[in-house]
Amino acid sequence: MPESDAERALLARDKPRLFVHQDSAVNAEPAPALLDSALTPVETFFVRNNGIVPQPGDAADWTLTIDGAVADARRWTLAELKARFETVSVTAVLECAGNGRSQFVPKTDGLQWRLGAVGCARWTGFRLADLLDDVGALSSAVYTGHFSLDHAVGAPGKPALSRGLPIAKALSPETLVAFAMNDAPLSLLHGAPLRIVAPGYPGSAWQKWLSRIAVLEREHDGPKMTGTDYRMPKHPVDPDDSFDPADFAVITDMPVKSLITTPAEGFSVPAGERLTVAGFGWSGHVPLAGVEVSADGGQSWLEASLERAGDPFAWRRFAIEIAPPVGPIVLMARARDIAGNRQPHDNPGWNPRGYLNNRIHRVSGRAE
Ligand SMILES: Nc1nc2c(c(=O)[nH]1)N[C@H]1C(S)=C(S)[C@@H](COP(=O)(O)O)O[C@H]1N2
Ligand SMILES: [Mo]
Repeated sequence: MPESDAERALLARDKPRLFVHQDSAVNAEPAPALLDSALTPVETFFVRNNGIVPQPGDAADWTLTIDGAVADARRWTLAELKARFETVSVTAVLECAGNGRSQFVPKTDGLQWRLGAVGCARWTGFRLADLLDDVGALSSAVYTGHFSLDHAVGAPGKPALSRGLPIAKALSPETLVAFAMNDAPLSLLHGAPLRIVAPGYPGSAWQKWLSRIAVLEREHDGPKMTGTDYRMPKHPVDPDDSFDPADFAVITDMPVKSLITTPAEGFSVPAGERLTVAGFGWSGHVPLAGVEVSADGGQSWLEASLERAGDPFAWRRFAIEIAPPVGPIVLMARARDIAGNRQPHDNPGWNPRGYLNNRIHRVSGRAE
């Protein structure tokens, strides 16, 4: 019996409308039209697992340990964390670095994510900075290492993924050890009872089922931290090149991006009727500046209205009403950030693992 059967049953129950990728671990994503709300409900939020989810234990028995380069190593239960530390909430986008990977040519290794490995939720928990202050993280600390209880497929006891954060990001106020998503306790598939929330970083840094944090005096080197995992080449590479991992750097920021969530792919509108094109724009640490929409295959662009900024790492709704000409229509959305970065028309630089594809989103339909 496949090890992942129990979590597949959870997925079918909690997220029946997601497309499930063929993989030995459980990975599933919504179609863009299912992401048409400011906060993505758990029901339509993508799931990305590198391994096998831990057994659902009693959250009351869970403990989090912080050790390593600290004055006093500590271990808390969830109840002790709640009693000791201030609870805060952050609304932030969580996007997998491999979102959009299926568009790269030639194809790369890795799950062939379409465009739905992204969502925006309200995360509630403790500032990681407060926990690190409590243990007295040493000034020599440069990185955190995060450990969990999931395991690699077919290898009980072998961690599936252990990532970490540069100490500056670990100490940044938006970085949380979270216990709730959209005001409900984290579900097992999303990392119950505790996960890291690292807004602006790729989803891989949002460690689920968090049980231990090691404060480190060097970059963390756990599973999926080294080689080319969640790393981008420092210089453009060609698919025919041979790759030296020394020329790769950890992804520490997500690029500006947008998604049209209405209308849906394959839409049709009666001739002469106006059409609202809307969706969300977001970026990593560089704030979003605007979103343009094209209804003529990218020849002309109109500035969409953009919801005012709320939480800096939340996505923002854009919308525009257009009067489409009769016939086939290709809608496009193009976001830009305040540093002048703009989504590319075609694929951005090819990279061997297919990360960070933020090309503009296209939705086809017709007016008739
Ligand atoms: N312990 C653990 N944490 C993990 C992972 C994992 O496989 N194991 N996957 C990471 C990746 S690659 C992503 S994109 C996000 C996905 O979070 P979600 O499943 O809650 O959407 O979780 C991250 N945290
Ligand atoms: Mo990911």
